Amino acid sequence: INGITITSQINSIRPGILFVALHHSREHLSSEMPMKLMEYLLNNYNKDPEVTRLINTRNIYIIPMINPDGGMFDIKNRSYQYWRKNRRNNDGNEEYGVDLNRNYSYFWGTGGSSSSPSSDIYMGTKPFSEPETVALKNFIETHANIRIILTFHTYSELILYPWGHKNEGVGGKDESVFVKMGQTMSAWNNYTPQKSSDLYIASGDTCDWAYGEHQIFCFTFELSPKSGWFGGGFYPGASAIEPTFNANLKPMMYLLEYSDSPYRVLSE
Ligand code: 0X9
Ligand code: ZN
Repeated sequence: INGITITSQINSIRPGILFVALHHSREHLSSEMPMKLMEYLLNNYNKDPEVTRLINTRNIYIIPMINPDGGMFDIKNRSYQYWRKNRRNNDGNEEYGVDLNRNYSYFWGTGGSSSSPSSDIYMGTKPFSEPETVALKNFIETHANIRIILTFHTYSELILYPWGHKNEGVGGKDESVFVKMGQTMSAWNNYTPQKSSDLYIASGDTCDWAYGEHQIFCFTFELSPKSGWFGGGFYPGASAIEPTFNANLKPMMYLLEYSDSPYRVLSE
């Protein structure tokens, strides 16, 4: 699993933000967002003042493919496999894969996930049973400067925030931050901001764990298209990359800006 840090001074600890994509194999468009963000940031360093300032004051972590085995399997023989999970063999049977977005530990296995290895939402034998989720856990826990995470999925055009395992918001000041940030970003990408559980209850996802365990403000973007019928669903084609990136550049820059202190959004 490859990742990159963008910052002007690699050894100084600065406020951090993590962009991660491709928990789900068939959601290829998700990987393009961190990849193109990387390109944009590097091309504009010492050109655009905002980009330059952020690279000079933040540690920007980018992991475009957290599920590389699944991603490559999904384009095997140059035909789409509609694959969702990772590709580890589920011991003792012919079933492959765990849903990595059901494998995190926070209220793992408490709804919206399955204990059946053949299921597309198989949660695994235990929390963090998979090397991919362990890798992300270790990365996040050894980078305590990370204050915001954006995890990209497709599709439906949504901005999601905790909780996902129960029909409640996180409450207090933190909920106000999630709501304010969600509303602000939706003005740019036109996506619908909501609690993850408003979509459906699912336990063991990235953001419930990141926020529940580490108080990191974690958002899930469900990218374009809005619908599976006419929009292309998981496979909208390469022409979707550019407009989807353009729609999400301002939201990404906004999260970068506030990653030094997310509570600042409440006083602005
Ligand atoms: O089900 C998922 O993992 C995500 N949707 S997707 O179509 N990309 O598979 C949504 C996760 C949102 N989290 C919760 N509802 N808990
Ligand atoms: Zn997904």
